[in-house]
Amino acid sequence: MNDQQAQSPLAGRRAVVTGASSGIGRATARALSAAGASVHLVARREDRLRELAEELGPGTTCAAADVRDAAAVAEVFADQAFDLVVANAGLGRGVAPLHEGDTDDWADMIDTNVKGVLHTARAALPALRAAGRGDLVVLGSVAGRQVYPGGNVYNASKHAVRAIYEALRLDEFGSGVRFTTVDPGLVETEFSLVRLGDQEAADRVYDGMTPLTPEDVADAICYAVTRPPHVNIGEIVLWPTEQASTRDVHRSGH
Ligand code: NDP
Ligand code: 8X3
Repeated sequence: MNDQQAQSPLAGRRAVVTGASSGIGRATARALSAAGASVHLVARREDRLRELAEELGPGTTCAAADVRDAAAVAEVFADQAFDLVVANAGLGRGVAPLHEGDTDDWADMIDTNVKGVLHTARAALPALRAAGRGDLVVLGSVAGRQVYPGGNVYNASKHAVRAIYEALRLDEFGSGVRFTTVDPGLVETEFSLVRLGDQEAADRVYDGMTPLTPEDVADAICYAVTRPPHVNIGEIVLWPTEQASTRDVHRSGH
């Protein structure tokens, strides 16, 4: 491998990242671009996408789309063949016992986290299958492996993402396409602000501990998609060192 290949392991790859306007998606778009991929950015906040596209430069494109809308997602994939797909868009809404849950919040989480991933996979697969190679990475969570009080519907949505990942492996077995689920613990992004609706409450989630950064997760995604074609990194679980489970966080106060 020459220097150029070592620096640009994703040269020639065309990637799409959903939820690229913030957090893990934005960091992943930056990392994939730095590794040589040309990246298409998708989210609802188009102004942020345009800013990021400008930062990343030639080869980066963007489109506003809501992953809850199957037709809008299909349009993203209509005239482009992506060979690296990161289905990252997702959110939590509220933390409450089930009987107190807001059914609009439930719909938002299920429609975004579950149906959004389904819409993305369905739209992406024809081109991936036709190419006989490529990557589909989904953002699960440790919340898709363990539940916690008040997490009920978010937990269910991320358990569903894990089931979708496992189903894709079986359905697409033999196609040459690789599937990866990346499942982080606490990552400091806008996630908690979106979920709790207030910055002070969001800050308390990470109080006294060192969470993962979006760049840590992007690095894991890059690792998976830069392995040789015969290697499929299936599942990556990343915890902050100070988090032992979804319920156990060591707040040492530094
Ligand atoms: P952020 O809130 O920082 O980013 C979420 C992204 O998803 C934004 O770009 C947002 O863009 C996009 N998004 C949300 N809803 C939609 C929609 N309907 N259509 C299109 N895009 C949408 O959170 P994170 O970066 O933390 O979250 C990214 C993923 O990582 C999610 O799936 C989350 O569940 C998962 N995750 C997060 C963890 C954490 O601790 N932060 C831990 C484990 C997993 P816009 O609003 O512009 O549409
Ligand atoms: C987000 C991480 O533990 O807050 O998926 O659910 S957690």
